[in-house]
Amino acid sequence: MKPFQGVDYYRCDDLLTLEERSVRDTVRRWIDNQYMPKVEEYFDKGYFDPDLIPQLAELGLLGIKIEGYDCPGMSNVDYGLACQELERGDSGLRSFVSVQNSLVMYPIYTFGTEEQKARWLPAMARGEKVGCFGLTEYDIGSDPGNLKTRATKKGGDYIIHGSKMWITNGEIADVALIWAQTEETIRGFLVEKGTPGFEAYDIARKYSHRASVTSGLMLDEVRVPAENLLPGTDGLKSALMCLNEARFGIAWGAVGAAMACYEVALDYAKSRIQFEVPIASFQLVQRKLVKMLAEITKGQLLCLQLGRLKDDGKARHTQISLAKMNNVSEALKIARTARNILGANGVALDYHVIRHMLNLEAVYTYEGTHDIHTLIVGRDITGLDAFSAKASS
Ligand code: TGC
Ligand code: FAD
Repeated sequence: MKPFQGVDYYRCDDLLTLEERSVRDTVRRWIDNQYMPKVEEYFDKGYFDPDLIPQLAELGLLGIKIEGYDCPGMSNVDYGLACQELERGDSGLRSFVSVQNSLVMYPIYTFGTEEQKARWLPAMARGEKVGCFGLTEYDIGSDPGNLKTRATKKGGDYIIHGSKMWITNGEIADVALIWAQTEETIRGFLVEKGTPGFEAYDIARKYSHRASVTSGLMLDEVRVPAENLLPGTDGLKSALMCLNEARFGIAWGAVGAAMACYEVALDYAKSRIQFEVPIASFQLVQRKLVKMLAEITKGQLLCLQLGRLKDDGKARHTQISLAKMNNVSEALKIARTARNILGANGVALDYHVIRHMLNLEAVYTYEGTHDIHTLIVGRDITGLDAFSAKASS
């Protein structure tokens, strides 16, 4: 496959610092040289290659924004650009990095004790330890405020009982951040692999995110010492703060997947001959390509301004919701359009767009579905809650 040239119709590169471009280009080269040659096999076999983890660590992509604890301490824009390039490779790879960074290292850093930080963060930055984030349950997805997993205080320990579903990295994780209802409120607990009563199992027959590990977790009266509670967690809000971090990276990642699909579709349209001319010469095909480019450009500008706001400490979580909602939805449309432009070849794994399309179906749903983010922004601009029939009656 030829090296990725980037899609930059509005010279967004001019808005990046030299350091930001260097972060982006380093990840871009690694994706081209190390990841792209293997991604079809990973997706085909439904395999996440653990050998990737030390390479991601070497690139400085684990704990990327954390200051200290052997982490690189880079900016939100750096993180976003890395997510863009990772997802240009595959959404499952970006997911691994999102979960390790935003959903496990960020909460340990933000809500943990000094001992918890010193124990986990350097090892996670080196890729020696992997984490997962357990919020969703079989019966509870969009409404995690009603989660059923319980943590009951017993002397100096907590007994955690329940189950989690659709957990990225679950089976390969050394530590699971489990969100559970205590007598007071929802709190986060670190549950280590091998703790009696704690099991992870593969969610098989999955046709999206095939190059990523997705698991169910069983917690059968799991006893953890009170030191495993993240003491700063206090209610659903703490879990939602982690989601803000991950949703931010997803908004950028979606642009990466869209750029990959656009590049394939443009090249294909210029070389595919039908009715004795390249299909790119048909107005209907050009309209599709131009619409793809316009949405990619809008997504790039949206992400960059959101990143700048976040680096200035001014980003609101509703702005992150709008970016996740818009960019994933547009990327999915772009992937479907690319699939269409490629005709029958569009369903072949060799051309990559079907892989991105299938991945984006999951991204549209996880980290808050498209509709949930619509309602979050709707509530923000109207002041009216449309989440439940009870709220609107
Ligand atoms: P609600 O009353 O709205 O909020 C409870 C408290 O939290 C505050 N809050 C937030 N704080 C920080 N960031 C946010 N994004 C926040 N959203 C709300 C809110 O102000 C309130 O604070 P306080 O002080 O008044 O207590 O809660 P609700 O129960 O009505 O639900 C809100 C809702 C629906 C928006 C929320 O629950 C939601 O976002 N649902 C979607 C669930 C979700 O996104 N799950 C993701 C699971 S993890 C995952 O998918 C990983 S995928 C793998 C990968 O990333 O690659
Ligand atoms: P539901 O909440 O049951 O929603 C079903 C439908 O109803 C959706 O269309 C939704 O938009 C709609 N709906 C729900 N409520 C409303 C409403 N109030 N108004 C209008 N429409 C509504 N979770 C984790 O905790 N950790 C992970 O690491 C993780 N990784 C994942 C990886 C993959 C590949 C996938 C697919 C999921 C992952 N998830 C993870 C779970 C994910 O976050 C949930 O699937 C998501 O939050 C939606 O929950 P649900 O699937 O139960 O859908």
